[in-house]
Amino acid sequence: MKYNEQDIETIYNLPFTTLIYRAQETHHRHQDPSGIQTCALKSIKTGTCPEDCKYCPQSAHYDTAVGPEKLLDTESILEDARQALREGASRFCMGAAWTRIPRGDQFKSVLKTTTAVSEMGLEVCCTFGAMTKEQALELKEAGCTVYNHNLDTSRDYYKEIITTRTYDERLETLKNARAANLEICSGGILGMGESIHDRLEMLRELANMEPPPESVPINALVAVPGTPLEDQEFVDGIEFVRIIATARILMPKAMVRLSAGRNEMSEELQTLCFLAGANSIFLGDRLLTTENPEAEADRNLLEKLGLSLLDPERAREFHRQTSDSSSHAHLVSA
Ligand code: SAM
Ligand code: DTB
Ligand code: SF4
Repeated sequence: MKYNEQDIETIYNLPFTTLIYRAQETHHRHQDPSGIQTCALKSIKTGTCPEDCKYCPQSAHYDTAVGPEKLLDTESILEDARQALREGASRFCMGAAWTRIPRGDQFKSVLKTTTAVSEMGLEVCCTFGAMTKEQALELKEAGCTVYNHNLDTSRDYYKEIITTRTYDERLETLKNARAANLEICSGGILGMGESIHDRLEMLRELANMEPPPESVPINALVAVPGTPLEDQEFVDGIEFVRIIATARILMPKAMVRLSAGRNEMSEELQTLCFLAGANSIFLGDRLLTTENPEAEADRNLLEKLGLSLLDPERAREFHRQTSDSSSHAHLVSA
C-alpha cells in the first residue's frame, strides 16, 4: 500500500492526544515497548567534504571550527568500539565526510575495520556517502549490517539545502544498499526552514519504499556557527514530536531514532519523543562533530523512565511476531 499526501496529513493533524495514542498503539503492537536501542557514533574521516550541504559543519564550502582529519586507522577506531561496548551500545555507526566511497586503500582499510568491529559483537552501520552496488556487496561481506544515507528533507526543499548532488542520486545509493541485502537507515533533519509539508513529503518518500527503511533517524538541526544555517531557530518541540509519532505510525517496524539535537532538548521533550514512538538514540558525548548528552545522563533518564537498553535479538523477536498484513498504518480520522 502506498500512502498519499492526504493520508499522511490526516495522521499528522490528529488531536495531539489521539496522535500519541495511535503511535503508542502501533509501538506496543510492533516494538518492544520498554527497549531503547543504543548506537554509538564515530567520525572516522572528518571535514573537507566537497559537498555543500548547508547544515553541515564538515563541508569544505564553509568556514567552521571543524578541523580536517585523515581516515583513522583500524586500531584507533577499535578503541572507540570497545568503549561503546562498555557503555552498553549495541550498534556502532561509522561516518565519513565523503561524497562517495573512495576506491583503493581507504576502502580496504574501512572493510578491515568493519570486520573487526562486527567480530566484537556490535552491529555495524556505515555512512560514507554514495556507493555502488559492488561496494555495497563488499561492505555486506565484510560484516556491515546497515547503511545510513539520509534523504534529509523533501525532494523540493532538497535543492535549497544541497546543490552539489541530487535526490535521485541519494535514492540510487539506497537501492544499491538494498540490492546487497544491507538494512537501510534513512531519515532527515527538521528545523532547516522547511515547511511541515516538506517534512511530511520526506516521510511519504520513506514510508513508500518497498520495503521501508529498518531505521529512521530524525535529527533536529544543530545550527553550527559558520554554516549557512547558523542562525536557524531550534525546531518547535511539539512539531518535532508530531513528526516522530507520524513516522512511528507510518513505519511500524522501523527503529525511529531520536538523533542529533538531543543536547538542546529538555528531558521532558525527549520523553515526549519516546512516548511518540522513538526507540533509538545515539549514546556517547559526541555525535560526529557536535555534542550529545553524556552517557551517564542518558542512563539516568532511561532509569527514571523505566526503559532499558534494547537487546537486538529481543527486538527481532517482536518484529517476527507481527504479521506483514499489519505492517501498515491503520488510517484514522480525528
Ligand atoms: N557524508 C555522508 C552523507 O552525507 O551521507 C555521511 C555523513 S553525514 C554528516 C550524515 C548525516 O548527518 C546527514 O545526512 C545529516 O542528516 C546529518 N547531519 C549533518 N550535520 C547535521 C547538523 N548540523 N544537524 C543535524 N544533522 C546533521
Ligand atoms: C544521522 O541521521 N544522524 C547522525 C548519523 N545519522 C550519522 C549524524 C548527526 C550529525 C550531527 C552533526 C555532527 O555532529 O557533525
Ligand atoms: Fe559531506 Fe555528508 Fe556533510 Fe554533506 S552531510 S557536507 S556529504 S559530510
